[in-house]
Amino acid sequence: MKVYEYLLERIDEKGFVHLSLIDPDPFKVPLEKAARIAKIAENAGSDAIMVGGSTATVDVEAYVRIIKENVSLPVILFPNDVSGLAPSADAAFFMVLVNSRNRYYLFGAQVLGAIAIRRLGLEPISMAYMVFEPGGTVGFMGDARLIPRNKPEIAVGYALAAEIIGFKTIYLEAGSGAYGPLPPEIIAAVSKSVKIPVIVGGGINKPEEAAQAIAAGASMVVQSTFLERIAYDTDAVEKLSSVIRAMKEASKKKR
Ligand code: 1GP
Repeated sequence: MKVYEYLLERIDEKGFVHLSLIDPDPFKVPLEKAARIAKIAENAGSDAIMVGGSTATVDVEAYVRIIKENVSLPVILFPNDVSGLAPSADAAFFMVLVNSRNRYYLFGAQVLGAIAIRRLGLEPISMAYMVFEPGGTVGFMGDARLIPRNKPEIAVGYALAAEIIGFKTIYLEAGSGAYGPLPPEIIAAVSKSVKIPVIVGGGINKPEEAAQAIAAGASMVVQSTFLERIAYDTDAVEKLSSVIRAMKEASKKKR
């Protein structure tokens, strides 16, 4: 089964998807820690592993390989540019940073990436990537005109345009390590306006924050910093499980 279909099926079956993001930055997450995080994710019931980051991506393939040696979850690339692609992954989010000022991130990296993706035989999953305040490293590196957190109508405009153009997913990004998750009003406004899956990430560190994103209408929640923090805790699996349990409860209430 293709990874996109797998994600849709998981959303259909249980109402949500949890994505564990690993930053392939050897200074932040060495290979051994990446393998550890992947195992925690699988044991806690996360649905897939994403691999990508905004800074030091030197050998993404090594990360994908060690993750695949340790877990059987699908591995989806989350590339910052063409250097974020790796042949052993199962799929790649084919991203357009729709609110970037820099044409490289709008239709430059994609032109180069498309050729690489075809040659590598990776499944592309198109994604309209929207970066909100505070934006963090990705906002800076991607030269994003940050979408204000208190302007749902702007977010809805971007999301509708993305759906009309034919993107398969929308990602509402607050930036890794953001001071707080995106407000539920933004998530709700976007989720009500489009039928394609809405992914939310950035600053989600507590069970109630992940649950709130699902309650507001998100289909998928991404966590990275949280996993890096708990990786060496003896109760790491339980800590992540409690986040996923809270998402499940929130999705049950919605149905
Ligand atoms: C970054 O949204 C993701 O692209 C994850 O953010 O590191 O804050 O979980 P955190």
